[in-house]
Amino acid sequence: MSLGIGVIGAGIMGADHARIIAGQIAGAHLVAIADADLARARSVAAETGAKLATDDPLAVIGDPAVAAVLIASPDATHADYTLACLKAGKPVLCEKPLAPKTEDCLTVVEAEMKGGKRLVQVGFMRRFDPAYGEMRAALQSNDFGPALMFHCAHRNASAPSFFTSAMSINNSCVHEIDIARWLLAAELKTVRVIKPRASSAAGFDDPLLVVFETDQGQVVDVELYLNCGYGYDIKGELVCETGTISLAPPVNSETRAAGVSSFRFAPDWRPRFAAAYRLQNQAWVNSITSGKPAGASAWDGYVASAVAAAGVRALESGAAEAIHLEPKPAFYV
Ligand code: ISE
Repeated sequence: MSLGIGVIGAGIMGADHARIIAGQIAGAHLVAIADADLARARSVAAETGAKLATDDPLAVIGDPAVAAVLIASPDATHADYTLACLKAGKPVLCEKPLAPKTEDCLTVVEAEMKGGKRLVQVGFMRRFDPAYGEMRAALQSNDFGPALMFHCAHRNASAPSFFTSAMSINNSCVHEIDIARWLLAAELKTVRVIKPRASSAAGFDDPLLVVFETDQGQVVDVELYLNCGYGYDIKGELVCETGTISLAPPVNSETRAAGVSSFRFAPDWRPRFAAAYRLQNQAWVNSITSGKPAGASAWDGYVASAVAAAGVRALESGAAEAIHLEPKPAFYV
């Protein structure tokens, strides 16, 4: 049996997801794609073989041939479309963030619990990245002892013109927030944001250093530098009691000539995390067939948004901010 998938959003991420579903996923096929720009939806449908191209996302959700929906529209629309999928009883993979506003995430959580069935997966694709997977397995092996610190760097070659200091936290750092919780099996309790001198290439506070403390006493520090100029570069190092576990440079080859060794950085996150996106989308399809949830839940989506919101408060206050979370419902344990 092959599941019919509908994609909402035909921008950079939606078009990529449509291609992944159409070409790389077993047990699923692309049926429909929606975008506010109908020409863009039509062009992706022509490329991927989707039967329906529309500018009405609700037509995708309501299409009887669509068994599950992937949402990759602008962030502010995520919660509404996810709620429409829940109303229709259809599984949904929603790109991060589940919603920019914490209260909207909680509305989704409540609607999912009311329906009594886990239907929402949030697109924190790093959980499916083989390198982070190896780090987690190494940590869980206990060969290195308990984790004490997690050093991260998140560098983009350049940020879009509409980027802001707050987005640096709720659009970019939100990935480290989720992956730190997942790797350490811990919750983040406090956050502080340090602003170094700003790069002349940036129109906002860039770089930033975000420092979290976990409920197990670990420190997580994240350098965000979204106009680093040289490429897309994600670093992570777990410092444990008797050793360290780091992400190795994600390359297949390097060159050596004239006394110099070099390798290429990806221009952005899509090539860097290509395997993660494919594995995430396959795990989502498999989870629908098996009925066993995979990846980040709506609850994880809520926590990531709540932590990011505290980060934005810390950016504004300059002080350490406590992170308050609702108690975790048994539904998500
Ligand atoms: C972007 O929205 C993403 O989700 C990328 O994974 C991240 O690296 C980038 O900084 C964000 O702007």
